[in-house]
Amino acid sequence: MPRTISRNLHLVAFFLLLASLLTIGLSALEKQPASTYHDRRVALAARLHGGVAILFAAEEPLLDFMPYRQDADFYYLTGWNEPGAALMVVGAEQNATPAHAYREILFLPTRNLRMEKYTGIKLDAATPGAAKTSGVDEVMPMTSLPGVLNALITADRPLSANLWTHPDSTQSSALLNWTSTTLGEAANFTPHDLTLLTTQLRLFKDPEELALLGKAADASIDAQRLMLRSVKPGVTERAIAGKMIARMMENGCERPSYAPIVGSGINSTELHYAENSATMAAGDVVVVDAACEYSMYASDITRTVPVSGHFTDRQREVYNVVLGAQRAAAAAFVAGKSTLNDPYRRDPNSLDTVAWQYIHDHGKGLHGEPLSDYWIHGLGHMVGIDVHDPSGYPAVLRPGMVFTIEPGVYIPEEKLGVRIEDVFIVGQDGKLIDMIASLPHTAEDVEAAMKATK
Ligand SMILES: [Mn+2]
Repeated sequence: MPRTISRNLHLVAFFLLLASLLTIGLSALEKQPASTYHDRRVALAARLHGGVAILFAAEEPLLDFMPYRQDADFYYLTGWNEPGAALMVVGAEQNATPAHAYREILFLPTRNLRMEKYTGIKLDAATPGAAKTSGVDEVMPMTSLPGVLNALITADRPLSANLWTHPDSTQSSALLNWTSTTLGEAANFTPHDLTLLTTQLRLFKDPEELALLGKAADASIDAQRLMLRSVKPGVTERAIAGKMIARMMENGCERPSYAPIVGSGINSTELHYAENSATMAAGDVVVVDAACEYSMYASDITRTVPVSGHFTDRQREVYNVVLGAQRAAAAAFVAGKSTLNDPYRRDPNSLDTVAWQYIHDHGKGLHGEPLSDYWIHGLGHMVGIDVHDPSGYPAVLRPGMVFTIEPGVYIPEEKLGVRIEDVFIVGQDGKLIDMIASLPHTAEDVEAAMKATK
């Protein structure tokens, strides 16, 4: 076989191997169609009024064995799951001189062949088919970013007052400092907060996002069911957390959406207890706040269960008040009118106020004080790519939104904490859908599930 042909075959084989490796890497998460991410960038551009948005992907962790998670806005707009990239979206502007059209550019870092031996093959702007693989109109090397921005502003000076970035991004600050210095107009470069725009988009989940959130919910429910069968006196909190994480991963989730909270006894009264170091004792309750994320979409579930399998009368009384508050909030829900949180609990449309009033009216502490004295957090939060998805509170709840209702009562002197948390979708018909409906809610159903063998 002639040498040149042989070499071409090697090249073909190399690109086939590269393509298959990239496909494996990119398909590890269930992505939405490329057109969906493109539509989101177009929707963002429509809110820029001719401006320019620049955002950066999460950096590779300093230590290569540390877990990597993409920046939530970046993932929402690109589905891109590799570190070190930047995205530029340019809004169309007819009134600029010269007028400029919509543009979207993905800037990719140059491949580091030595690091790839540690962290796997990445794609860069020189990779054949990079634009098609990424689904972004233009792909350029990261080194082009300052020059592209500089050229845009040079052609249309007012753009410097219409730049949108993540306000806490050190990369954005460095880029804008450099650009403003080279253009000699440092004073005009005060970027707008990009999250004000991405939050408006991310609040409303499309059907495919709801499906991913559903997979995260179902995997989490299964892990919670395993917990119900595994809690017993003498078992450690950590062992429960470990079993749940294993089950989440068996169910296809990439990780828990937050460090699992398994707090028994006095630990049940500590809201974000994650040490999980105690051994569970008969007579105590255990608060288990644990859920996972599926293809970057999170769930968030809490159940409170009796370690010995049976609530005491007092535990049951407090449990029923908390469950009643969750149900009261769900029953009061009206799409387009209800809001989620109200720190002052004065807004009659706030579900938080409804739940707080229920707890206030239905239970007492040991000294006759209302149980509402022992509820010290808000009623809930949005759920999406982030377990605490951004919303700009107080958000009016509308179709397509996904949020938690999680009232809680924490009484340290009784070593008694109760929290019950479900994730809800506001359906297109305005009705509330409980994504966690199949997991036991009542004290009696929790007790029965603890006796189940499988
Ligand atoms: Mn939560």
